Amino acid sequence: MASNDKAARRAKFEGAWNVIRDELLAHFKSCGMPQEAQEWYGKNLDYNVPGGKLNRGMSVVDTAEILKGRPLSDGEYLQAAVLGWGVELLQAFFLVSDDLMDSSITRRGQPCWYRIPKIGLIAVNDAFMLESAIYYLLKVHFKKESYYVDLLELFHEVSYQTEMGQLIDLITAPEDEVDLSRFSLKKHSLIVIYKTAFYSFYLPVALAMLLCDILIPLGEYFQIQDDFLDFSGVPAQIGKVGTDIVDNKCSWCINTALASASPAQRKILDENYGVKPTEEEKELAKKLSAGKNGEEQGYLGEAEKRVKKVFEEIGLREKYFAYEESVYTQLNTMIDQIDEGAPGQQGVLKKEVFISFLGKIYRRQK
Ligand code: GPP
Ligand code: MG
Ligand code: MG
Ligand code: MG
Repeated sequence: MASNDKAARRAKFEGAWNVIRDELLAHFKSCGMPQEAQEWYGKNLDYNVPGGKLNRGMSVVDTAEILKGRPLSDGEYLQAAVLGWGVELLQAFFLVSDDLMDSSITRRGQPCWYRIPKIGLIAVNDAFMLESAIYYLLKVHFKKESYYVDLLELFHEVSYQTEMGQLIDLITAPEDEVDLSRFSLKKHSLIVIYKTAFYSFYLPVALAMLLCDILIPLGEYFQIQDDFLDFSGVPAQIGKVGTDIVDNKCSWCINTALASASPAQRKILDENYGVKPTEEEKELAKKLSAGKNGEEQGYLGEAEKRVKKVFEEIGLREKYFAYEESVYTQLNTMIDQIDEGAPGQQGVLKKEVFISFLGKIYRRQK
């Protein structure tokens, strides 16, 4: 796909957001909500929904187009875009909540919503509203369709799965009780499949077609990239400060390091993983960042630096690049084996759906 074509598709999808956002706000107003609340809800929507990569949402539209084998009519496009923005609203609901639970600092290159003055814990209700907006939109745009209940069930099931994944992510990484023996790559795989793969990869395509096996390993690959970028990326590149090491996360990085650490390296990891920066280190970071918030600049405490040093010694980068090449080959083999059926046949799987997905994430830097 030519890059200007890609930009035009994105612009069209963003254009649909304006329509959808106005619909939500008009309904909110019609419920008699005061001006002040209308402004609050508008800001919640604008700040948290449209600023991401939009891969998940646009995949719904892309898949619908590939399956139909022709451009969508205006009516079809709006329906596909409502489902796409439904996935983005679900993601916004998860991220606003996840940032509270992870005590995160920035998201998509800006402060997390709950950290904006006057927002704080109201972010919990704002997150609920982002979720409920999905069901309002589904009712308006799909109530008359035969598959309305299937859409509702799909969003509900995938939300439940993601919440299960978030639960095991959180209880495997208690902030005040580091115990690396709780971790394993098997546990990690379960966490990332549930917390990321279902809603990011299965949901968008399932909204347009039948279940298919390849989407789960694809989503697993995507979350392993997220774990690796948390360690290797800088805030200016990834749009957030990595907090996995300090947060004691059961991440691909620590599990891969544990699998090949020497006893001396293991000792360093045991003593430094999940250890927060000291007050002195925070002060120093503030000074070094010349008045700006040191945390947002991504300054590291000594414990985190020691963990990162062991990761480097173990050759985590090389291991990641080797993993990436091997999973890429495996996924391509799986795509090659998909039976597309006879031309014109309805409901069959199209290789192009998966080739386009894999192309979007392979070697991604953010
Ligand atoms: C990403 O994990 C997982 C989610 C955003 C799912 C959250 C689910 C809820 C039910 C709230 P992460 O914490 O590694 O993501 P990031 O690095 O972007 O914070
Ligand atoms: Mg999290
Ligand atoms: Mg998080
Ligand atoms: Mg992460």
